[in-house]
Amino acid sequence: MKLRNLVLVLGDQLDPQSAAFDDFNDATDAILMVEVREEAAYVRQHKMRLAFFFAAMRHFRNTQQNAGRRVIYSELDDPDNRGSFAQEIRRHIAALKPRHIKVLAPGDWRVKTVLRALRPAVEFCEDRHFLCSIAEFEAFANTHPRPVMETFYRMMRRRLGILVDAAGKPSGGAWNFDADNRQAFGRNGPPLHTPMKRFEPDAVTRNVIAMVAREFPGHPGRLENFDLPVTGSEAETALADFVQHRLADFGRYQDAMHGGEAFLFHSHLAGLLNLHLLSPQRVIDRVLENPGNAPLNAVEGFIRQIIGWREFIRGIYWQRMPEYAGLNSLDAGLPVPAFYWTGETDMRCLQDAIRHTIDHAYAHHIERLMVLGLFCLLLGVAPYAVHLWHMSMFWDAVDWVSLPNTLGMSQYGDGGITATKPYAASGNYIDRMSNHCRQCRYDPHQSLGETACPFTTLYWDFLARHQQRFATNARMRQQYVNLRRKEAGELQRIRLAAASLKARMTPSA
Ligand code: DLZ
Ligand code: SF4
Repeated sequence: MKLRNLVLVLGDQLDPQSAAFDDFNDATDAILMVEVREEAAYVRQHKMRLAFFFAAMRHFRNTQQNAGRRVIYSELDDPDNRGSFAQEIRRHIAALKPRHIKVLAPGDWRVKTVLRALRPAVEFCEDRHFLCSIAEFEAFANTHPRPVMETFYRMMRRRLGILVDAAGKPSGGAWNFDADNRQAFGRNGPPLHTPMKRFEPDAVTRNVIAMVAREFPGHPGRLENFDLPVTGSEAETALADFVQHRLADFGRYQDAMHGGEAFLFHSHLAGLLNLHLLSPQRVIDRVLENPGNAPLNAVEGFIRQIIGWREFIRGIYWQRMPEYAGLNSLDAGLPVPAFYWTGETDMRCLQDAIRHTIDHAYAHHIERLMVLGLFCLLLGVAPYAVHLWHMSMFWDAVDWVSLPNTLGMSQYGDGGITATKPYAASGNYIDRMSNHCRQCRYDPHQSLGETACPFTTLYWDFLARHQQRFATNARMRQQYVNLRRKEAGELQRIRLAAASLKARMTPSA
């Protein structure tokens, strides 16, 4: 029988309830999924991230086939595989001759452009996975010419009726409890906690791991620790594990770091959300059920990540692309330092965060923002290069989230669209929030001399370098008061030391 609908399912669209399946008919329709080398190599990606995508895709294929659906699937090492979305999808269209082709709107502007060029034209279905549609965000942005995350978040809380009373007032009398959410662990380190649930790879995943090891030997990262959930039901178990064991302490310790501890009280769910193995609605429902009796500051702090930050970032991406990718408001042009790929540095905080990244394709949000991102910001690395590194190294990164998060929020490349000020800080911040500095050869309080902390040296240099732009920013007032207290000769020596750090750390620049 002639093929009616061909539903193309991309690697981050693994939801059988998505709009692309709304009128799926097992007798007349089929699913197309393609593993293509170009997606693994357009930016050289972490082996664990590749294994995660391919394993999740193959499990999705198997579940759909077991449910009686026809799935056409290209494995990466099929001899006929043409290696790119454009060519591999064209090859299948030519062979299958479907009457109609549908796909869920892709999460990557680059991929959407490729799919737009296909003939016959592909129908894009609205991605209902998100709680704020692109049109709704557009309407919000029209009434808020400089959209701010906090305003957006409060609108979403009211609209979804989450943690608000009948009059639209926030539960507990405040929209956020940030003041309770900045605790460090102190001398004793993190309290005893249940280790995060691991998912033993099954035969399908083990096959994928072997394929990735064979096909991508030069890619960064390790595969030995692969223990990620790769199906919808494993994702559900991972969610239950978080709400039961970690959510209660997620709030107060969300900004804290500790040597050798990659996960602490973080959810580790972003990758599952981003591949649509979990829906944000499901995550919110479980968090609000609150089986572990988490306090309000933890519940609210987590909900904000899902319905505020995540949806806001996506809205900004689709509102601003493609120009957004080229923004570089601070004219930063250095490459990412070579040790970001190896962890070979004597800066303890960076060494630890990069080690987590190499071992688990993961670092938690404060390591990303206030260690890995911060160092690149202070150094003056090109924001798009930081985004590409982020895409390379984290299992959960996809373009729509990584670009505004990295180029925008962490590097201030967008000049204040996602953040009202740059996240600039010295080594003192890292000292306050971790045990790293106590074990480091550098001193976070020193900006000059043998033991000067590179973060601190570069911090003063950053403030001085961008004085014109930021000295009038009300939120940076205190930082500039402190800069002005520095004696001119000292500042000049700091700036010379910063220049030599930059030359040493990015010698190819
Ligand atoms: C990240 C990734 C990788 C490594 N491989 C594939 C693939 O082979 N096939 C696929 O459909 N998607 C892959 N992805 C995800 C895409 O790069 C991209 O993030 C999404 O398709 C954008 O919607
Ligand atoms: Fe990092 Fe500086 Fe602290 Fe060392 S002293 S761990 S480089 S912040």
